[in-house]
Amino acid sequence: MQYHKIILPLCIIIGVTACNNSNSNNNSTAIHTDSAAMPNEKLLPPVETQKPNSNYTPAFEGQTRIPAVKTVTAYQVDKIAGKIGEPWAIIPYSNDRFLITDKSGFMQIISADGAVLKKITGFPEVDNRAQGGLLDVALDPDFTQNKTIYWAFSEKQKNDGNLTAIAKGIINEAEDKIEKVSVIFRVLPALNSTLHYGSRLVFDKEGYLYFSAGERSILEGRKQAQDLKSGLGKIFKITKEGKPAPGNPFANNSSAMASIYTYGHRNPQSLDINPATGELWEAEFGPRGGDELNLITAGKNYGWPVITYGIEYYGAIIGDAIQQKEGMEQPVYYWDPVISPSGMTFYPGNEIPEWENNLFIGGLSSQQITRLQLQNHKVTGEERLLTNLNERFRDIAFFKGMLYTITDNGNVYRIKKKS
Ligand SMILES: [Ca+2]
Repeated sequence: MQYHKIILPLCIIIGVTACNNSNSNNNSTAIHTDSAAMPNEKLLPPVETQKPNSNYTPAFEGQTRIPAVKTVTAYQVDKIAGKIGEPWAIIPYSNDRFLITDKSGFMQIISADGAVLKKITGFPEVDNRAQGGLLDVALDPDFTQNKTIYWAFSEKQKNDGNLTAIAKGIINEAEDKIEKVSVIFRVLPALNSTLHYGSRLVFDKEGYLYFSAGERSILEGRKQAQDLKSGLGKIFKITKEGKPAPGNPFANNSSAMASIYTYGHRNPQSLDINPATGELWEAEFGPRGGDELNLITAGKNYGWPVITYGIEYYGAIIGDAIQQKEGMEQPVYYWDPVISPSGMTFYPGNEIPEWENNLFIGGLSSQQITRLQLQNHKVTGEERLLTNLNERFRDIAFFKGMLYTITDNGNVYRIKKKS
């Protein structure tokens, strides 16, 4: 995709205030684009200007370092809560409240204005070391009737090791205790590692639960990402009782786990369904220079650790240093250097018109929200948001035209059209 240098009015973000490019320069050079850019948005040189970690070649044009886009609608970023603990996930909970998990093993309910209203306790013990803890949460599709929630956590095993577990339970009437808890799925085998639990959860319209499991980082787990008898490095599709969803791709394969939906993942910590299409999207932590965005399709192999655009963090090549292979899916997009993608959400609103159906991904090491424009399963524009806050963005949620994001410092920010 071509782009030319154009002159844009300066967009200044001071502290946590607004960005407004409404005085666009009509003398700008016209640019070629076949993207989904809104009329007032300009395609610019890619946001990424750092040297890549390798000289690997993308499989297709636009698979990495796509031209940048810049939001033109004025928006504001407000810090609505601080020091709420170690938040890991945020989801809309009721008409005007949010449910937030805390890595150390509890959940909180906050108001849309950020007031902490409730603390929910009674969860099974979590292995809170390093990347472990009480991780993602999802409401039952019939939550208003059954008050049931599902969550992922890292669970210590009696004999040895730990694993990613999925549990369900009922929130009591006072909204301060979880009751009738049962673990509905354990990702086997357990390993001795405190890393790469994956563990985002999302329900589809039919009421089946997708969740992601990492490969636990150590070499013993890494090689199992390609093994259909192992739960490591997989995305699962299960029923509310933890059984394989009907019609799963490996249901008739006696040497595979019937709960597996896709395989060959590294640490998939980002999962969302595009409400406009029903498609499942995923982002995962790759090795150095190999973070990926993937469109998830039943039964496909996403390649790890056989193919990757990254190298080992200590500098060595991975495997045979190949990036493309027959029978293995290419990422829709990859980042080199990495962004460290944690939670993500689509923006199914039009309050900020150019954001409609865009994807927003919380970044940890990159300390930014990555905004992606998508069209026909390709990324057509990239923007970095909230880069001035120096925060690790752990999760992000869409709510009534606004975005809510939590950070590792225990802060909650709301992003909305400037009022
Ligand atoms: Ca991959």
